[in-house]
Amino acid sequence: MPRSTRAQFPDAFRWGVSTSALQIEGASDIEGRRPSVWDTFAAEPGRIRNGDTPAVACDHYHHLDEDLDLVKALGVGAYRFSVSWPRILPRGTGAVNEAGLAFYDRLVDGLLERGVEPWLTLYHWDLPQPLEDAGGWPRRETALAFSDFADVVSRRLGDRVKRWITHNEPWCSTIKGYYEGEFAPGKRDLAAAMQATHHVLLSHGLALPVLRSNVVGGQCGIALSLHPIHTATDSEADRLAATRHDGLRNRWFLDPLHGRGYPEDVLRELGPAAPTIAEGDLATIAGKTDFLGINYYFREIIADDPEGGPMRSRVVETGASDVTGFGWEVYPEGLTELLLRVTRDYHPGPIAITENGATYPDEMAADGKIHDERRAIYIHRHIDALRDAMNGGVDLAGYFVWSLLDNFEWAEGYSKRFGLVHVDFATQERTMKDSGRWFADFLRP
Ligand code: IFM
Repeated sequence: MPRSTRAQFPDAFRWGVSTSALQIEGASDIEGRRPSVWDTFAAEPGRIRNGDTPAVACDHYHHLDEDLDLVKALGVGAYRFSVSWPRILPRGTGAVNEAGLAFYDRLVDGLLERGVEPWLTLYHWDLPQPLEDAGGWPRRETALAFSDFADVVSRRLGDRVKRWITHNEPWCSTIKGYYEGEFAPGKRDLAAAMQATHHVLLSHGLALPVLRSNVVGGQCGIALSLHPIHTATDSEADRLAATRHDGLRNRWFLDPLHGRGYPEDVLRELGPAAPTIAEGDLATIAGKTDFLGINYYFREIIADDPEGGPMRSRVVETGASDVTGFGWEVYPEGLTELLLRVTRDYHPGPIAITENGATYPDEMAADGKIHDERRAIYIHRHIDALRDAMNGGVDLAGYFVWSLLDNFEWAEGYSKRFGLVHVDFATQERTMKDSGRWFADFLRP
């Protein structure tokens, strides 16, 4: 059974919950907001399970105070949210939508009034559609547009928001969006995807000095989705495949951010699909950050597969019986392993777990409650893993549960619930789950 307690973590450690704009806000076509790539993608038949769309989601835009009260009720010290680029700059660049900025003013002020520290993510995948129409992330100008977006948002909120995350999970917005086609904009072009990874990382680097100049005392980082990579067998072929797979999954992002450029072995595998890199880009990408965000969900077990995509690798079923509603193996020891590895190989400074959580097929019981004990145990076991990493010398800054609310889970629509708070999407009624109550108890000093 999990054993860790809050008292085992330093006072400065931030406990929080995470959300993202597109997944909760709704209000997709009011007060000046225009479509993002995900609005367009969701409107295409067959893209999202059950034809769901993010148009209403949790209608957080109109339930702001109620949702901030829930954050407060959990007793967390920090709330991580993202800013909707198409709400602020409906065309992606140029004219600023004052109503959009005013919404985030209210959000930030509401958090501060409740004694909760805002952690702001600039980009959680909702690229304004006009920028995609012009070429999207494979086009270099999108990185410049991002830096202008960072400027607009940080000028307005930088007096109150001190934690800034440039991007959430670049692997998903680029590889899943431009190569695997499962995420917006739904393309299947490896070279475009790799160019997109470069421009997303470049945009991170371009935004850093902008944030530094607009935010006095600001702390800036990026949130990566990382995975421990294990080999299916001891064979030489599987071992090499696991190294290649790790190259694209993890090192492709970690290496350039830490001043090493892109991994040579991955560049070799990519061949003509490798991105074009302009002079100075790598130095820009390696700009100094103040913390690294890591989103952790599962490990991957890898076998050699000559037909297995650019890294000639295949993810093998773990055979685990303890899996979440996504079929993801519950593997908390992977979090400890990952944190020790990143610390040993990259010395990134403080690390915050910016996402960790689980979807389960929650049902409301006859007593009107959601008895999701498995989610509470999942979280507690991962906190144990954090404590082990800390005892192993990892510098940890915080832990954020994904997610505050059940929400729009991308290609899975509303079929996957990750919240500590249940949302009835027909009535917008919120109900604290048992896991939320457990987390609040865990955090109570
Ligand atoms: O819901 C997502 C989130 O937007 C990014 N990280 C993973 C979560 C669960 O799939």
